[in-house]
Order: sequence, then structure tokens, then C-alpha cells
Amino acid sequence: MSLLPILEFPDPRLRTRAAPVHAFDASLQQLVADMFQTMYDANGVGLAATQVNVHQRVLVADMSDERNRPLALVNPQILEKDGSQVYQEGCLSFPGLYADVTRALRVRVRAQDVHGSEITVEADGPLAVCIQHEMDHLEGKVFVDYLSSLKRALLLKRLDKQRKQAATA
Ligand code: GNR
Ligand code: NI
Repeated sequence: MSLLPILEFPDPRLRTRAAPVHAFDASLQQLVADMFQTMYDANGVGLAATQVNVHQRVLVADMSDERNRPLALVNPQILEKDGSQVYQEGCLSFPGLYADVTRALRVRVRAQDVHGSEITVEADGPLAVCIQHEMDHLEGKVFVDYLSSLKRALLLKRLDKQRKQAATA
């Protein structure tokens, strides 16, 4: 296993649309293992392959406090969604930034596991948020895209400031 570097905004590679996975081989298992290690190391609850510059439709998540409920989804598709919730989101590609985003409360997702077997996941609450956030990454979309241009500008200015402070610290 190895830690992978995480792309940070405004890296244009975060805007890449990921391609479907066709080969459920050793390199896919390796990618998923590396993504889990990278996510756990960064204390994230989710990670999309896009964020580690692999443009394939793969995401990992673990919402448990004990960090012992790994979920890997390959080629995920939303079958159904309903309701809505507002959740304060963060993103490993926007370190230190948080903003409220409105998303579906519940999702039913069809995907494949790392071996290519079809699975269906029903999620609500924070896991539903996480899956929607990760699936957006696979489309080249990020959470600040949902904010008003004013809010987005304010947030990105904050990111800039934090980076400048970190650089001179
Ligand atoms: O670690 C993460 N936390 C988080 C918090 C609220 C909503 C979504 C997330 S996902 C994020 C990790 C990440 O950037 N995944 O793409
Ligand atoms: Ni993210």
C-alpha cells in the first residue's frame, strides 16, 4: 500500500470526468487499497479517484467513528434519490474550508465492488452526502460549485489567505 498525493483546488485535473472501469484486476485492487490508506491518513470520510489523479469511476468512504467500515464503489450510479438535507461539507482538495451544501437526503446507488460484483447501497444522512460528494468528483464537480458566486469568492479568498500564512509560517 502507499499514500497517494491529493490534488488541491484549483488544479484543473480535478475537473476531469472519470471513465468507467472495465478491468477488475490487481491494479484496481491496488488503487482501492492505496485510496483507503490515503483517505484514512488524511482523516477523510471519503475519497474519489479523481482526487488522486486517477480518472476512473472509483470512490471509497468510511463514515464510522472506529474507521472500520470501508466501502468501495466502482462505476456507481444513482438509481433513486429523495428528500433534501443541508450538511456542512469539507473536502480534502480544499483543506480547511467548510460550507453548507443542500443535497438529497436518501440515495439508492447501484455499483460494482472491487471484484466486479453488482451491489446496491441505500444510504441516508451523512453517508448519502458523502456518496453524492464523491460521485460529483468523478464528474469533475466540487462542492464549492453549489455555492453562490459571492459565497464561493469569499471562501476561496480564505483558502488563499490560509495558504499564504502557511507559506510564511
Ligand atoms: O473528509 C471529508 N469530509 C466530508 C465532510 C462533509 C461532507 C463531505 C465530506 S467528503 C471529505 C473527503 C473528500 O474530499 N472527499 O472527496
Ligand atoms: Ni472532496
